[in-house]
Amino acid sequence: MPALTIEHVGGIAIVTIDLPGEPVNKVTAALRAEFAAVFQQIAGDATVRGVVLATGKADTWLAGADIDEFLTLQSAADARALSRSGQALLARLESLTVPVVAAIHGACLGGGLETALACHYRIASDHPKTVLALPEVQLGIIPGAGGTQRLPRLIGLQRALDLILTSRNVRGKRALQMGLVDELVHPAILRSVAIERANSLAAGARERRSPKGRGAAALLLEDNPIGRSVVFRKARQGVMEKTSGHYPAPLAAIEAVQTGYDRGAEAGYREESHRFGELAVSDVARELTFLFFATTALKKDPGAPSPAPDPVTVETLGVVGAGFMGAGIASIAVQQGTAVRLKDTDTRRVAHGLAAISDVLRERLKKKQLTRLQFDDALILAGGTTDYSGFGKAELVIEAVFEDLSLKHRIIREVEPLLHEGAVLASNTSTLPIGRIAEVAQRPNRVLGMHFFSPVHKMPLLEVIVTPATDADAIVTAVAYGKTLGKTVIVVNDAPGFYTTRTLSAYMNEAGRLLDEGASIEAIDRALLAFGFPVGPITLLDEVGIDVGGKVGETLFGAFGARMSPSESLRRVVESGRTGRKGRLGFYRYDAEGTKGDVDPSVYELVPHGAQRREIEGDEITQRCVLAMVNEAARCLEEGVLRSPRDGDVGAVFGIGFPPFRGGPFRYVDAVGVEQVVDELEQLNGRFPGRFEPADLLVDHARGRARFYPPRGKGP
Ligand code: T1G
Repeated sequence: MPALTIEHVGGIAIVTIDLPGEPVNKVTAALRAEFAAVFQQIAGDATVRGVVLATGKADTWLAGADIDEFLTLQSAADARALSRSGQALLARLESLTVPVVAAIHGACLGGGLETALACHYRIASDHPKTVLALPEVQLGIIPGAGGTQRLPRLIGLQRALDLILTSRNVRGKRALQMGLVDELVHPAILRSVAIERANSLAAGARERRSPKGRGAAALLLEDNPIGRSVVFRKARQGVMEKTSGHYPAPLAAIEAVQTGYDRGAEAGYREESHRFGELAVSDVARELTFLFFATTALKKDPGAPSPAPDPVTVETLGVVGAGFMGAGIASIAVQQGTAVRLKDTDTRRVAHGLAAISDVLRERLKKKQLTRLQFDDALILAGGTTDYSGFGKAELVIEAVFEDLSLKHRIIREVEPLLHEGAVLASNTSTLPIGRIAEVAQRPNRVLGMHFFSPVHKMPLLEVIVTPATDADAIVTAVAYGKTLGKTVIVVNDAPGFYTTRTLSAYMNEAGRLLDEGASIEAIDRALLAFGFPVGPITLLDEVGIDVGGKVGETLFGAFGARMSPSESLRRVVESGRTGRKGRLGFYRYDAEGTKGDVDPSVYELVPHGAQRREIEGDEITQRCVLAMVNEAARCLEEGVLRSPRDGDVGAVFGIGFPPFRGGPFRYVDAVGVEQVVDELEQLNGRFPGRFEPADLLVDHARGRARFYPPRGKGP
């Protein structure tokens, strides 16, 4: 069955894209061939005075190139040819003598947006599902079908660079303001308006698309080579600050855009294809594509074995603890239309929590990520209480109180009798075993962990922790609700520190030991930044709270013994009472606003060797911290805490900052080679007995020359 159908309405050819048997429209090789045939047919049909390009899908117009195809590319030359053929196809579309109107409803992404850019007029529906973006750099590639050339000419250089370098989603209203689309209409009239426009364009009663006026400042900077060189230099600087050079795609995109300006469009198209070719077969692109498919697969994973029961929809959420995490969870819940009851011990604390919710919403309003109406609707849904009133209606209750088992037991005893039988009771603990928390519950089968990461409204991961007693319907309800909150959700089995906190602690502990041995704080953080972590381990300790790190360290030391014993440095700094950024006193200096400064030299008085630091090679620092994390991740998989390497990789990348361009701990082992990883662990274990004992799973893999993933597979 063809993906394209043509219907003729009074001389206007309505071309509808609808890939049979596919949930989304994507540009496959077959669709490219169909497009070429249709363009030829239209060019040869004198009865056709205009064209409307529309979708037959509910939520996608065209989601770009078929990413599966990338996995089949064998060489940069193959990829370059794919890009060139895409450019040629859209050049044919653009050169059609009859006007082509893009009637955009749903996702219009990557090659999909490039297709719309080659049309002569664009109308978008004002539906929330209508999103326009160029997400290529998130896949480690660049737009390869003319986007780097057509977009700047349509909306201006700076706006185009912003869309290409950030992959930012643009919705209807903003797209109209920036000239990305010509009109915005209600979905119900999109087709009829598009036909009318095609007719008036054909009749010459309306101009084909011309770039929208840009402000004087933009013209000043963009319409002369000197101004543009400033724009390009700034863009490169911005990319290097953000990526430290680990992601070549954004820099390549700037190259392609600049070539088009400096040497003309044809040279720009060539540069685009050349760069696309190199990137599409790169390791970075392969790992980022893996993460796309892994997170997409997790969208469909209900979290319980099939046949999984249906989740209960959470209309009312109870949150116990109005502190940073509790208020954070409430702030994202109200934005999804959930009525929230936020409980704390006194009105001052409750008021503080409600104010924190309002701050998050206000920030989003300011950034136009929320409309005024959405802001008001969300704020109304947040209610505070000091007596659990309204909790009886909640389908889900999440406790986010201080990490103390007896306090959590008290909360369970207080709230559980108020809940209806089917309610799910979740803990936001980051370390305490759920089984221990549930031991005082009347219905331990309704208890699980929902481990959010700070700041809740920014961190994409939710780790759901289940015990052998947890009911499947409780699990699927928590997982489905996590997705409603926009989170990528992994489900792990209960154990101290679960997956994320445990692997992160092994990594942080090793950083602490390097401090014990005399390494400087700067050297440790610099080494892991160079490896690709967003912040260094010592900075991260200041961020999450040195006191929290201390508590976690104790719990895991209790559970796993010497291998997880906290470093002397951490122990002493915790005892000193320093808490990090929140207390404006940590390993680094902080000003009154909490802005991080240089290392606080007085902290060295607390750690072994004092201010006498010694040189430890960056490679050794990296090796020890990363292998400590990777080895612990492998232990979590062999012990069954993790359900799959996929969950481990997604959990590490989206939860604890493992560099996305490396794919995750298990992808990293496959890339380096498990034999080498085991060798290095054994050598380190020789130096530090008991700390780097390779996980049995890694030893078995090395012995069997096994990998965690097929060599060039789609991944999970
Ligand atoms: N290629 C291949 N498969 C795709 C796909 C794509 N572009 N988009 C979606 N799918 C699959 C997905 O794997 C899943 O498969 C199913 O469709 C439903 O997706 C030349 C080179 C469109 C917003 O990066 O962002 O164009 O699991 O569960 O939540 O310059 O998918 O059912 O087997 O995510 O409604 C750029 C990626 C490509 C868009 C829909 N395009 N897709 O979200 O459904 S590069 C993208 C999305 C490019 C050009 C370059 C989302 C979506 P399965 P889903 P959803």
